[in-house]
Amino acid sequence: MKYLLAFVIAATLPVAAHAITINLVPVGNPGNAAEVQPGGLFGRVTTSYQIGATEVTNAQYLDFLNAKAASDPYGLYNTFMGTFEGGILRNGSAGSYTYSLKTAVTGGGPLGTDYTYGDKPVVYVSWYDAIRFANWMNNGQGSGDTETGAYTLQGGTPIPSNAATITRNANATWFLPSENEWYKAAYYNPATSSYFDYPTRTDATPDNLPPQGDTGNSVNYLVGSNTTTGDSELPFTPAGGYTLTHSPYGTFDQAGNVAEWNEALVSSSPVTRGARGGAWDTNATSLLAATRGSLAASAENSDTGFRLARTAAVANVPGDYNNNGVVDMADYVVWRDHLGTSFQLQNEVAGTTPGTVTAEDYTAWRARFGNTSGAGAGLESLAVPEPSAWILAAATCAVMLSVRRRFTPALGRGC
Ligand SMILES: [Ca+2]
Ligand SMILES: [Ca+2]
Ligand SMILES: [Ca+2]
Ligand SMILES: [Ca+2]
Repeated sequence: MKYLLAFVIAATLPVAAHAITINLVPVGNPGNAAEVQPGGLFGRVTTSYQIGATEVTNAQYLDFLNAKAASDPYGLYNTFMGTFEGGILRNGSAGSYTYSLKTAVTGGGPLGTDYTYGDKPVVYVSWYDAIRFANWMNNGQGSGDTETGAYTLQGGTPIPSNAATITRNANATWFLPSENEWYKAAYYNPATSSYFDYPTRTDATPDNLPPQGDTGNSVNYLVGSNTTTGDSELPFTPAGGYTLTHSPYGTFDQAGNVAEWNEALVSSSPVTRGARGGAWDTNATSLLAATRGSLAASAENSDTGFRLARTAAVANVPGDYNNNGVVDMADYVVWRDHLGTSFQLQNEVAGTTPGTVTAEDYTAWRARFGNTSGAGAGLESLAVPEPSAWILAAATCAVMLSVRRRFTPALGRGC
């Protein structure tokens, strides 16, 4: 019976769109010493993690909009994205909005190259847009929720009612980097256990040549009154476009192009959040490790975007659908959000209809609740979980049943 119900649900829900990929680089050396700066101590991180090699692009944010902003109650889209420096158009009417990239400008880029939009950093995004994107990634993309996951946003409004108290949740997998995580990835040199002044492996001021002239210390920023592209309406360079210029850990464009949001709560009233690294329209001082930037968390402007970070890579644990190294409640949320769709669960258990999310995946998850290693894969090993796991699962199921958003036949039976 439950398989029939799952089939009916599968036939009526939209099929999940293809998933985006965010390239990550590992940042190790946990427990490094902080650097003393006028604004405080920065750069010490006690755990290993991963961080986006580049800023989040228009193409990546476009998928987010098409997945989550058909009616856009949270203001994920800003109409400026369709004009000026922005790269994303909105089509249709509320309730059925779709989004597309702006058409490339032939010859509009540096040295007569075409200026394309998909590879440019997304702009006109607030701090809230950035953490909602992180939640969506955290929850497996597709129909994944924007208001829970790595961060909990309350109130159902573009600016959440808990704006001044939002912090990263303990089981987050994808998230906005903390200021220290961002700073370490940009400036820390593990070879010498010290910090560079610029995110380009040097203390020497970068030039602002376009990527075609990359000297290994080239950044898209403002020198005097000269921008890198020479066109304030086509001002961005491709995310990761400076292939010779990067931080010791291999990140691109932490200096310039767009300034990047971080988690830091710099002021509670009004709520301001951290943004670092400078942009196409700011000078060399803005690129420095010593420069601590911040702006209103609700600000959406033409020179601020973001990159994401992630927990350190973990061994694949069957049933760990959010890939954080443990089979936990967060995996249930991923399962619930994609039930009945064609979606490739991470760490899907063998023998559970690969590439499709069904009641089988729930059963497999429940049987592995609490696991933290790859041992025990395979349906033949479905066993009664440890008593403590049962108790925890039962208690959590009671909570989940009271808040679940969708009829989930397997949950009704399993809990
Ligand atoms: Ca917004
Ligand atoms: Ca940047
Ligand atoms: Ca998990
Ligand atoms: Ca499956």
